[in-house]
Amino acid sequence: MSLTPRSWRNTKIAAAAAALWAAAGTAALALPQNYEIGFQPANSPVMEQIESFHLELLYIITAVCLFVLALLVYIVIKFRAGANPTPSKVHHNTLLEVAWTIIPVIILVVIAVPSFRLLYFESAIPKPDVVIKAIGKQWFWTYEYPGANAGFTYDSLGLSDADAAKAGKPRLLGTDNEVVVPVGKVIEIETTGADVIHSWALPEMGVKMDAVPGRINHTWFKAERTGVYYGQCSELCGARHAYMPIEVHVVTDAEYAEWLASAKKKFAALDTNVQVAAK
Ligand SMILES: [Cu+2]
Repeated sequence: MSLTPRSWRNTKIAAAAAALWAAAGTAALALPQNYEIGFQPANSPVMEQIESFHLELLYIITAVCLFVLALLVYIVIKFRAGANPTPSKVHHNTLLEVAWTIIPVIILVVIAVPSFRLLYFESAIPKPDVVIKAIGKQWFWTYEYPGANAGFTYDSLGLSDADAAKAGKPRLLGTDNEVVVPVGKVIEIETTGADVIHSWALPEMGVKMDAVPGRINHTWFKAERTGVYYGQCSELCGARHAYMPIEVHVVTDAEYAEWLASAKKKFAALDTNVQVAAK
């Protein structure tokens, strides 16, 4: 059992998942599929490590369960009433008691080391290429692209079933104004809430960050493949919690520059900053 989160298994799993995904013909549209049992394919360094850690835990818990099951079967058969007319009165075994204390502690330490390594990897944000502020509101997201070469803000609302079908977007996941980010760049997401606590989540990037009123939380991802990625608000925030989806388009640098130029014009009239400040 390797303790390195970025072990060879990472690349192997990611490659297998990507191959399966491509075979399913859904490479460009990344969203949950029927009858899936695993994660959606990883598309960021953080999600790759989450998958790898998840698999390590799966090995450990499988071994623990099989061991306990084997012990139970052994005891049920060996110490059954039929074979033991006079019950044994044995109690206390120092060696056994020390062992069943120490071994679980060792297992927990083996789990804790990669767990903390992953936590630190998630929280140490590399120098970002793009910073986007996601503001959760009842019940939609407002995005701000701050900085000299952006400086605009816009609302992103979930689509009605009819509008989603018309736009060719998945039901309850498509939005009217998507988030656009360049591929292979470090994207820092700052989250906050304008009214209650929301959560900005994007499963394929391994991102799920609470958006809390009165504070800014930071998270990041670096998409390795272009495509359309969907997420949802993941903190129960009221009646229309299920209707504030997240749609992220990962595009090439050239497409991003093009979008940035058009978005600056398109969203110039909107100034939700004022609205946020007033609340
Ligand atoms: Cu919400």
